[in-house]
Amino acid sequence: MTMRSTLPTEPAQSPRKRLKIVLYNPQAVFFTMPLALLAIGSELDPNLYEVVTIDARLDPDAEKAVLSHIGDALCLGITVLTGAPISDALRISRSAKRARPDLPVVWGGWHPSMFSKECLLEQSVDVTVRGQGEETFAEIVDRLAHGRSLDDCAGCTVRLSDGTIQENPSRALAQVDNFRAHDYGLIPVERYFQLKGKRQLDYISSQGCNFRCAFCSDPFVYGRKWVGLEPVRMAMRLKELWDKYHFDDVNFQDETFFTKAGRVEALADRIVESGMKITWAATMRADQGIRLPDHVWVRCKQSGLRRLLVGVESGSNEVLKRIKKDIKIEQVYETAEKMLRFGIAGHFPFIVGFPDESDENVQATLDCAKRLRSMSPEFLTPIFYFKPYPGSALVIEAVERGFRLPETLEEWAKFDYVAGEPGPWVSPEKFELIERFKFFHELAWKKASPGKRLLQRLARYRCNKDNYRWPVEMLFMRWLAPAQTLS
Ligand code: B12
Ligand code: SF4
Repeated sequence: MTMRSTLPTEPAQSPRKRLKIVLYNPQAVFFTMPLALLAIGSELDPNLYEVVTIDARLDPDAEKAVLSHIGDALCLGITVLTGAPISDALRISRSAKRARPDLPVVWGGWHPSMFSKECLLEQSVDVTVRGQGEETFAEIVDRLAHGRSLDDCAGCTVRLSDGTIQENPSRALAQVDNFRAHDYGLIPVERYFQLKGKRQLDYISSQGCNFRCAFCSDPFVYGRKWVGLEPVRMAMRLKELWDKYHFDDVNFQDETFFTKAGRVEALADRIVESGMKITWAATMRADQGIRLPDHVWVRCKQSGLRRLLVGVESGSNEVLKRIKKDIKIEQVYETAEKMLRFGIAGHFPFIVGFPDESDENVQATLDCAKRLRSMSPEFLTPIFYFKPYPGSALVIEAVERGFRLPETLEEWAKFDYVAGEPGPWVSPEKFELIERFKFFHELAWKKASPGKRLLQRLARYRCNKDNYRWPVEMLFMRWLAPAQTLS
């Protein structure tokens, strides 16, 4: 006997009237545009559906905004990252369900992709979507609009009428070129510009990643597959958006923007030809950097490339091998040299505190960060503490060795990156050393106001000598301006 889900089976309204779909982005730090909501919202036929997006970062009373819209909505979709956004997603889902118990609530995004069944233990959530969401959400909405059950809708997990949770078969990753262009009219673009303090457009040109880093959730969620927009069409679309929104900068939010050098070259060519006066920033792996021919570097620079984010993770080749980063530290320096040569700024993030990481390997990371930081004032080397984000190979290993992952959504909501918080694999002494290192290197190389020049000279002296003892300057400055926590 086929089980039916608990969702309504009668058409909510006549298919001829546009049905309202409410999409919600929970509280978060920074004002990156809600690209996930744009992606799934734009894929719905605008003749049939009216998409309303609500972003808790913009709306001081987001709950009220959601409640004011759901009365006649077909469903509520929420994008959920692991960590603090879960508690806001829970708050909104529960509130919506209280107001309209029959309203289907759909969660998608990184956390539900990894914990699709567990999320459905929460009674205010009816459906979770795994991985790429455009096709699955469009099908869910279409089925809801026509009163059809979701029991055999691929790509999602549903709670059936008898309370059991059913994981439907996965959906194959679709080419992103098959989807409608993202409709930025669904979000208040100018508000994001205002809040960011710059006319910077966030844009996603690809999904997934071919690599296998053992600390990252991407291989689990996208199965090491990558799909990217065709460059000519993308450049035309960017030009249309530029004509409309007059942005100065594009921040490509792709996991690995430089996956295909030919695609990037063609895009850069078209940006130059289009006459758009923009700069842009993107992600690059160190191995991709050394493979990229010089003429493509030059073209990227001409088209406005201003900054690259190159994940280094560790200064030790031994650790890089263990975390399956599939790069060598020498490749990082080689890519950094190219960036210097072509006048491109860099963010080189590191992670310390992997399980069993030796003191020598932590020191290798600090040495590497120091070397990169001193290569250019435009090179930043943020250091994060390893947090066993779910879905990664290292986490499976840590769990096997007794690390306890959160079990409930409330616990997952507290599992978050907070500035300065070390994982269980960092001793208090190491933590102290790293925090001091971070503070003095930041002070030594960033642009300092005249009042801080003396402190800066002192910091450079400390960094050159690797002497971070008695950090009175740090204590004083932290007392003046306490460090900000994220999320
Ligand atoms: C922008 C961004 C952020 C923004 C989020 C802004 C916002 N909207 O709220 C900020 C800066 C706040 C952020 C913070 C962090 N992030 Co972040 N971030 C990203 C980034 C670069 C882009 C996200 C994006 O817009 N993607 C484009 C859209 C189209 O893709 P998508 O989100 O995957 O959405 C698709 C599907 O997931 C699905 N889907 C998504 N939502 C929904 C909702 C519904 C209803 C449906 C049906 C489907 C669906 O459909 C979409 C289209 O296919 C991603 C990497 C990436 N490229 O995705 C990392 C990423 C999501 N972040 C990650 C991490 C680790 C972090 C941090 C912990 C980093 C740190 N050290 O501080 C923090 C903390 C997060 C937190 N707990 O608050 C991880 C995953 C985390 C996780 N397990 O949840 C990612 C994948 C990067 C990585 N590979 O490690 N991040
Ligand atoms: S860290 Fe970057 S390169 Fe490695 S698997 Fe994740 S997205 Fe891919």
